[in-house]
Amino acid sequence: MENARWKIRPEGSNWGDFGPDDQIGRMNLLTPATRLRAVREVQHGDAFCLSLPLDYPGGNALFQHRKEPRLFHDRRGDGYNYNYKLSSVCGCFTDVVSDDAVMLFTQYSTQWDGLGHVGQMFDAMGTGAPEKVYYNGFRGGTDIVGPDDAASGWGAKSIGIEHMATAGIQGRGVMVDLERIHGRSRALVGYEELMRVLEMQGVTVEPGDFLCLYTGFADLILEMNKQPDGDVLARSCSVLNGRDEKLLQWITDSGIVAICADNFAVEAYPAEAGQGDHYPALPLHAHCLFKLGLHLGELWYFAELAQWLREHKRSAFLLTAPPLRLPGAVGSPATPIATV
Ligand code: UVW
Repeated sequence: MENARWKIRPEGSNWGDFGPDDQIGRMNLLTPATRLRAVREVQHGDAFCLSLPLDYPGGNALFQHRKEPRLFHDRRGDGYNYNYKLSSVCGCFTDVVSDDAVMLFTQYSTQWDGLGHVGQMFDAMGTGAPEKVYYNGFRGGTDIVGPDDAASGWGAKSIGIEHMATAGIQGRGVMVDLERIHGRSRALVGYEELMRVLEMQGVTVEPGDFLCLYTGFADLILEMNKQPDGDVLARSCSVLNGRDEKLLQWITDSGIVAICADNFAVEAYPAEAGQGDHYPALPLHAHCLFKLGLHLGELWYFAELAQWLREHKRSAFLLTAPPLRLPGAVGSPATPIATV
């Protein structure tokens, strides 16, 4: 199997399996049947917001390259388009109107990682020269265009988050309550531990499910009240072990469409050193985003939902979690809703 963008696909990848030009990856496994199965999890009608306020964590101690959202307001006439009296347009109008503008790092807070978020240096054409390559062979420089690239117009020309937004991001969420097992201690969770917890908590994962991991990390962020302590955060709460090949293989085999966690990066970041001279710094990101087209949700907020699920001895719920339909973005804030 090959196509115009690649002759060699990465070992363990699914490139081409959803079509030569596919841009949504494992979200293809969401179907009317998986959504109907998810809707059947709704028995009480209670709903939970799974987003932090988007101005959390506060500052940038958690990740120095992302800044807090900045709201601003544009000018209108002599003043601002904020508390603006429409009587200035026509003396007969009584309305007062306000509009927002925002400078938003799309992955500052509760977010989706899009498929253009992490690629790899990879020799997709077999020329011996690795290139910047993303899911399904899309290329850095032509498909994902940045300020350093020759192509005009920045952004993700392919695999942008808008493709995910139109894919109907709704299905069955299944919660793995790692906080209940590990509290806020740092735990590196690999295949064996994940399987142990699934069994202990009676969680069944089926193809088309969104795997949700409650670790307590977002609760800790909220408690830090926008003054996050980077050192404490770096040694708190559970993270997946992206170097565990058995875990990565389970992700492949399980048929899940996404992993959504309340921690910073789903996996340990930085991860332990890999093998050989060259390896991904973010191995689970490489496996999920680059090889499988499997989206990652990060810094989600699960506290009340997890508590409700504990009290009702349940793990599954209806999850509705579209990203912004923002053309060309490689990630997006999210305001997911769980309905139980
Ligand atoms: C990094 O890019 C480090 O992380 P994330 O995918 O968690 O946003």
